[in-house]
Amino acid sequence: MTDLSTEVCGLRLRNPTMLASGVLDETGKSMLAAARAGVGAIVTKSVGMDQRPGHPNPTIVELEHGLLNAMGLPNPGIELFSSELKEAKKGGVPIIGSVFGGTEQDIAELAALMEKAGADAIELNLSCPHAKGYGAELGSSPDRVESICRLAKQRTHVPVLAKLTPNTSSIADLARAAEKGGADGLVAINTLKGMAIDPEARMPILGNRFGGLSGPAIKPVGVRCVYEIYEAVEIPIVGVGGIASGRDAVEYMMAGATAVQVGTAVWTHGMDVFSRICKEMSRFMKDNGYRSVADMVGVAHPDKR
Ligand code: RRO
Repeated sequence: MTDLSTEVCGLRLRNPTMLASGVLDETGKSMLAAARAGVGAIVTKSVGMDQRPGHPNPTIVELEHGLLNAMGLPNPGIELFSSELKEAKKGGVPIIGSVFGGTEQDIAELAALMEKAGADAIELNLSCPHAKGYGAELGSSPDRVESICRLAKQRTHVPVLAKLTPNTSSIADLARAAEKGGADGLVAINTLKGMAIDPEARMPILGNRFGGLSGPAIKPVGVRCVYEIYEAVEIPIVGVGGIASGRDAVEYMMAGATAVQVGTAVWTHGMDVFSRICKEMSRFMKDNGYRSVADMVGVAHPDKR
């Protein structure tokens, strides 16, 4: 198989796939299973200062071309999560700790605690579309994105990546703000805000009414966002949204992503999806004369051809 090893924000990866935040990444055991399945790096479930039960049920609706979720940031809190992270580290792949909070100070403190627990990098969740006072409520303002990234960088020594929301008129503005605040990299995209209604019951299906759409339906939005961000900033981009095959991953890389995250496809296809994506990427690279993953990054942009 072609060598797929690559580097993202100083992290050495055996291949450019990552387990996206929110799917099978809340316990040490499930993260170890992802490492054994061949993933390049793991992003943890988003963790806050204190334990949260999340939104009321139902929290997931399966749709024809994707999933709608309103989990509501359920997590055990940073203190309890630290032992899960320590176990996950035994898998030997980089662990990126995802954090959320309601203020610059809380987010920066959580980033520092994640680093202390052993995270190799931090992902700032500035983009959950349906949690009051968190995520996209802060991450839709370029000024706040900049100040959150700046404070998180001051409190940490590992790479900091900002995960951005697509629910905005200009994701490029958010990307520029994160770069200005000192972020080492960007992750695009989080889920698209949506809802589903049960016609017989005449009411929204999700307990929270609104949720985030993920899966194949959002891939064109994710690819467009990565493409726009690539033209706006210099820092590396990790692409996420609807990736389930090697071709999907290549599409994101050609738009400008250095690595890709997979979430919903792990839910629908299981952990084997990582080795399949790698095999398919490898085949594509061989057939099309690419010698390294880096050679594909951004080639869909006119000045890169
Ligand atoms: O937990 C969630 O409901 C959730 C999060 Br933190 C997120 O970032 N994106 C999403 O679709 N759901």
